[in-house]
Amino acid sequence: MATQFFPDVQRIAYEGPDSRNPLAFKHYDAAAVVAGRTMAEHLRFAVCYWHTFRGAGADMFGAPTMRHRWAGAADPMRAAEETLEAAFEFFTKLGVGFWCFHDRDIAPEADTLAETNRRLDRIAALAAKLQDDTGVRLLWGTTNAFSHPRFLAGAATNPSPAVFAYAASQVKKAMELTHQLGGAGYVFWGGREGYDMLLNTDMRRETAHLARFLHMAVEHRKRIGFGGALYIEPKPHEPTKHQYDFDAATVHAFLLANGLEKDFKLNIEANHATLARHEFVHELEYAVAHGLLGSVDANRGDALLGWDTDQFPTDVKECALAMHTILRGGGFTTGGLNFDAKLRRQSIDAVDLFHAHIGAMDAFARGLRVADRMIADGVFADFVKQRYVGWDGDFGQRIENGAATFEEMEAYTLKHGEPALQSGRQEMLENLLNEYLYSVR
Ligand code: XLS
Ligand code: NI
Ligand code: NI
Repeated sequence: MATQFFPDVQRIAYEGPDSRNPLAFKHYDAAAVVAGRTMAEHLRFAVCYWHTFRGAGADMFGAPTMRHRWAGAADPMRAAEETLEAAFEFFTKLGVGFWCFHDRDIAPEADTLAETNRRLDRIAALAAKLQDDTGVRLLWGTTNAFSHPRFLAGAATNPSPAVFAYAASQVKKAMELTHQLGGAGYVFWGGREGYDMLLNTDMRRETAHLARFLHMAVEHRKRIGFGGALYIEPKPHEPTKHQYDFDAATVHAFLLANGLEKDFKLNIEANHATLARHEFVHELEYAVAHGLLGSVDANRGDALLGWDTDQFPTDVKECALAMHTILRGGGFTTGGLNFDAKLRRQSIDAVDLFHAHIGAMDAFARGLRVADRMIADGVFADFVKQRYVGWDGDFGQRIENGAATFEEMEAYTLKHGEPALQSGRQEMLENLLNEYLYSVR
């Protein structure tokens, strides 16, 4: 395919851990087999369209700093087409298998919904062609129902049913396009589904509307025969003070309370986990423990900044712990690792996009290898098994199986007296983790 937008960068190759070429992978070797699957199959990397091609470094205090070659055309539809062409050139040179989009970042919104949808159709036709030409596939699509002023008070949770209808029309179209492009999933991130003050908010009604909206989406998925997974992406704050999809456990409770638990899985984002004061791996572990792991938005926050900084993941330890949980959960099926991450405002060159993604992919490739060895050696699993071994005996089993009573607990305690305590060995395990992290290349 044409190489007009990144003429200075060739296809990124795997050169191994001794390479010092910044435009090469040191650890991500797509075809290398780890635990029975290739790295590409395990990690299922996706590039996100919004930050990577539509973000230009603007922040609350300042204008965009990046001038993308693909954004220059005067006609907005021409600019949209060139952006898509640049994106597929980037995906191909980077060697990722997947991409993700929001409806409004692939095609600019027009004055009417009908015209906006025509624009989307035109861009989707080009996307289908570029997917065919390159073999790059769609990990998931989603809807931006939070940027336009009509969504100032939310989309599905808006006080106005007319706004609910607009958002539903948008999801309908975006899900149909995702289906048309063979997407493996469809994401619902709450956007402005939350509130800033209770004195103007009917919380019970808003959350009931959100549930209704999601039921309607499930019905539409069936109606059009879309086989991809549906995911909800938890986030605790931002843009609203209280987001209804606070974290994995909150979303789980919401799904159970509304009979939606069979239809949705979770898209866990690292930076959203930390905003909720959880570790990334906590959210993943919760999802795995409840059969809810769907996909991952791989990024990170900054320990000193309390917002969604969406930085590229580079912390190998965090990636290793994430992969440890993901692998023990059986690995990805429909999901993958989508880099919902953006360049820092001072990284203004197109080549910075390559550096960012290469580093993130290498970090996860190392994490995968570390996690694989942790699992293969079984030391951590054995430790956990041993720590709970009391539950495997007759007494523990009677409790777990529901046969035991409080009377029996009292009789046991009166007979056996004070329970024996055992060390949690946290420091020993932290040391062991370091051995795995730094002995693996
Ligand atoms: C915002 C979210 C968003 C979703 C998709 O914080 O991370 O980018 O991933 O709407
Ligand atoms: Ni995200
Ligand atoms: Ni986010």
